[in-house]
Amino acid sequence: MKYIVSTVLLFISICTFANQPLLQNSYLRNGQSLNGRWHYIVDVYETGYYNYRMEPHDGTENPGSSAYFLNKKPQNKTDRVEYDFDAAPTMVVPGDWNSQEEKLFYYEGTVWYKKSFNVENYDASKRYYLHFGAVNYKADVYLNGKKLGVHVGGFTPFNFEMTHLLKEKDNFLIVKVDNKRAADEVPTLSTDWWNYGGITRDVTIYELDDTFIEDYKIQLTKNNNKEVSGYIQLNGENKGNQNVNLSIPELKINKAFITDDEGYVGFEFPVKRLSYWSDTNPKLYEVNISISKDKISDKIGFRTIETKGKEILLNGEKIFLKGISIHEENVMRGGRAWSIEDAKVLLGWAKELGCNYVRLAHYPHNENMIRLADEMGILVWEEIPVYWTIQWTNTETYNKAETQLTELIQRDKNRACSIIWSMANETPTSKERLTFLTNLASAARKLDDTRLISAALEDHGKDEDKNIMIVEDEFAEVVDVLSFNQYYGWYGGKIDNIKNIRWEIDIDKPVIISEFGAGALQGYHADNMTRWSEEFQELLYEETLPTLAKIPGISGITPWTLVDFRSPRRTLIPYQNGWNRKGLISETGNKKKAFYTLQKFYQNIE
Ligand code: GCB
Repeated sequence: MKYIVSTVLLFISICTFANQPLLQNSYLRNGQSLNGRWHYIVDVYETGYYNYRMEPHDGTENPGSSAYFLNKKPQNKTDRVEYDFDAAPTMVVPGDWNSQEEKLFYYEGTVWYKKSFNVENYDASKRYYLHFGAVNYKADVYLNGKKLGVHVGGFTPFNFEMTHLLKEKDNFLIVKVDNKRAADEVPTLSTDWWNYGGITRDVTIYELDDTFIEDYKIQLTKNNNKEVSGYIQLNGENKGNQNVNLSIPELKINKAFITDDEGYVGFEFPVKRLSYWSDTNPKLYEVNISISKDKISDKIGFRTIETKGKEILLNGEKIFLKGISIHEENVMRGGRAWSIEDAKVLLGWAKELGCNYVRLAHYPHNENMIRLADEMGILVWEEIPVYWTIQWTNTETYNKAETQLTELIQRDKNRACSIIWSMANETPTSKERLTFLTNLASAARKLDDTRLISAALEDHGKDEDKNIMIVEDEFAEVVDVLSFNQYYGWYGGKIDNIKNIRWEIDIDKPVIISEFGAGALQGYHADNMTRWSEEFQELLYEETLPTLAKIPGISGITPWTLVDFRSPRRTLIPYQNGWNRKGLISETGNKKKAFYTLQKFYQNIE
């Protein structure tokens, strides 16, 4: 009997906790922020989650008193409760725990968070959603002692409806965050970046009516710069047969639609006199959608992006992508970047370099980056953390990768700046990996046929002549843009031989060099053949940039990388000291010599 009950409970929980559709453009909806100080308990042995037989408390009918999500308090002096959130310390959300508490700098495991709150202007007739910008890596979310859901994946948004569990006053929200790395996860065990744990992006409550605008896509039709197409999806009991209005006032567009039984309406309509979004004209239009009980406004840019032979065309015109790779870190404050201020610092530096393009490596960055790039006219490569050695034959692992890709596309599909979905970075070629990545690419194309698909592949020297570099990878046939990382002069090959190398590329596609670079400790000066000196890095840029410029079809570069970033792999003292030093800017915000080499190169490009 006990077995049947727990199986049924497990089944119910799997059904209930399936990911709920993501609220489109929550970014511009008014919500109640839950950012601020949250109490936390570090739970190395997961005592608050498993009982002493290692059964999850939330999988049993009567969770024991050590189930942390119950937020128990002793009822009298004889009562035993062995945890107390209110007596526990606090930390700031959003924020990673590693840079807020010295003891947690290297910590990987479970931390429980608790926030008490009242709902502002609570209305029992409304529906309420709880939205997380991201939690790294796994989040078990409980409201008022009941489970709301689980989310896996450290860099994408998710939300749960919480209407059924919410009260006007004295709610307690408890989140178990677990950032343990595991071989079958995405990313997997080994990466070259810091595994910052915690509730790393905003937490917000949204009040919605019984029927509301759940999702929409409004973009130029693929390869047609005179037509807008897309869909609107409503959610709620009365989603069918609803009047929906779509307007773009500046273009004098006013459309009225009626949803089908599923609350869906698809459309396409002509547009005239569009001012196309581009790096030099980041024009965003106000787009309004309304139904009787909901309205939402977005800012959307319209542009086409396509490839023709070896060229990338933005609005039909050839473009060279002057880029830089970026990790999501605010090194000067310390820790994961998340805010609009952080985005201004990072994209401000990219602009100063002369960039019109950034590679947001190696996972989806926060939405502030994308929204700001949209406003600043910076084109964006977005990526999921399918990095190095993923478990290619594990279906669960594939599903996790596809979920992250879906959540990313779902969030950013209306952003003009976003032009490339990258499936992976430096993954070792094999039949199984080809199937995995090809499936991901078709999933991306199904969700969004208006952007380009790529992945950061690798090159290597030809057997007969090591000065000739080639890319041997069947996935190159699948992508729209051939991109690869190349480290000649740093990981292999001599820096003074860079000028003699050339690439043999026999595929008729545009080429992006997704990485190249060298480590340098800012302030360390020596002759230019000395590793870790600013001069060595400068020379590598001086030699590499003109050599890359000769690649047939070269359409962009994103050197590695904008700023030094934390990585546990980088232990060399005194040069690395826990930092990957390939940044053009140090962790103190100081520019290295190579920053100016790249800046000059971009200034001279026409
Ligand atoms: C790479 C990786 C990047 C590393 C970089 C390096 O190819 O894609 O994540 O940080 O090399 O510095 O070795």
